[in-house]
Amino acid sequence: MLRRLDLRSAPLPRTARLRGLLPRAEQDVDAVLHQVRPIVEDVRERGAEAALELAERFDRVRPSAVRVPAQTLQGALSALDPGVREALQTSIARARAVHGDQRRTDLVTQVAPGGTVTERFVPVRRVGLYAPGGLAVYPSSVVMNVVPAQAAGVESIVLASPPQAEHGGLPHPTVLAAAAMLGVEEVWAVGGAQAVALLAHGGTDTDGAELEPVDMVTGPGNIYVTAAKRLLRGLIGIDAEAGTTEIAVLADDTADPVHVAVDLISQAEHDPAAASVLVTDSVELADAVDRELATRVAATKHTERIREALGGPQSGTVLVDDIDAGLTVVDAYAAEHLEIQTRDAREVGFRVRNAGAIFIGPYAPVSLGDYCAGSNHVLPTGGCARHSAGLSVQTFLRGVHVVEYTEEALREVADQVVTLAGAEDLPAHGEAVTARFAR
Ligand code: HSO
Ligand code: ZN
Repeated sequence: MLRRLDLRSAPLPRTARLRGLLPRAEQDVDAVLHQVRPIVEDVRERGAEAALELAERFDRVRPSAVRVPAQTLQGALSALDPGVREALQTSIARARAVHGDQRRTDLVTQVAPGGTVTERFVPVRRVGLYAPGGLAVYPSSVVMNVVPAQAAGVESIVLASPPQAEHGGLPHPTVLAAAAMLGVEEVWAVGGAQAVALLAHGGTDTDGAELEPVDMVTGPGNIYVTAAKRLLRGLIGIDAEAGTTEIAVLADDTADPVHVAVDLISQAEHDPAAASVLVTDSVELADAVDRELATRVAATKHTERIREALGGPQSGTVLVDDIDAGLTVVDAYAAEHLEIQTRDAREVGFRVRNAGAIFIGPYAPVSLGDYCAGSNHVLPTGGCARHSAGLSVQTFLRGVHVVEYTEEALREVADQVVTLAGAEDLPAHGEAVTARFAR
């Protein structure tokens, strides 16, 4: 089912070329910008009214208002299946434990006697978190967005999620219940590019209430959501662009082919465009995984979607000479999720440079991380793990330098400032210092 790419017995090409050889989902965000630009413009000009019209077009339902009433959130929580509620509680508690540890305290550096720079970690004031609808519903993504924002101390959080025709124009009830469990009181029924645009520009709701614009939007979404984020970045901050989900497994002959197969299938379940990539130095393992896939894909619920994902050009098995070569390959690929199923998995895993999140050994499947590991599941896709990290408390903090110098400390460094100002032909910069000592 997985096509094979054999990179054995020849030196691996350099990173950029190697990256080009590897299977990868192409998401051409630029290609949809022309569709998204008018939507963003329309929402900027007409606010909620435009968003509601767009809902009719894209979600086939017109919510009565954008803002979801508080009692609807509480109602969704009361109606939530107790088992799901308990599982969400576990997910939230573990995520809170991990993200709570990510909080930063101010860093004070004494640069010279009387001269200090303090780095203050200041949370973004108001953020919009996006929870997608689409092929599945993602209350878990509500947890993964809200928990780090709250741990960072974000004062004002609004959640946006698409209205669902089968739920009377409200976001999915489990999404609403998750918001209520997390203490998020402001939820808007809006999805797609129009959600990002409305979060960024704000507007007036049908009942006259003001939807206050946010400073930042995070959270995964489809290509239109990503395109809107790209168009609006600058006006708002955004997290790394999220594409379709991907899993890479680095495995050797000690790996259990069942574990590898079920994990490749699990992420393929998200989307026909999802990517599942096995990197191994063992042909026997690759063959055994193929056999497992054949029976298991046929037996699971979303067979068609998974078959398409695993059979697509974005998925495959890459054969390498050894695990060192495998590490070169997975670093070039920079997977959103990377599993290490090798001997000495921990040692191998800590040698990885590029991955959104790394899962070590036979008992840390990606689906654990999706829900209950405590780690975050909003992660960079499409190779963005080369330069970006997943959502964390850090995403919502800005390190602001606060400079404090005494007269003596300034005097001590005045000559150097004047010299550098002169070297840049900006003498007034130097005079701003010398004038203080001229009288
Ligand atoms: N694997 C997805 C997250 C998710 N899985 C949500 C299930 N629900 C992207 O990391
Ligand atoms: Zn998942």
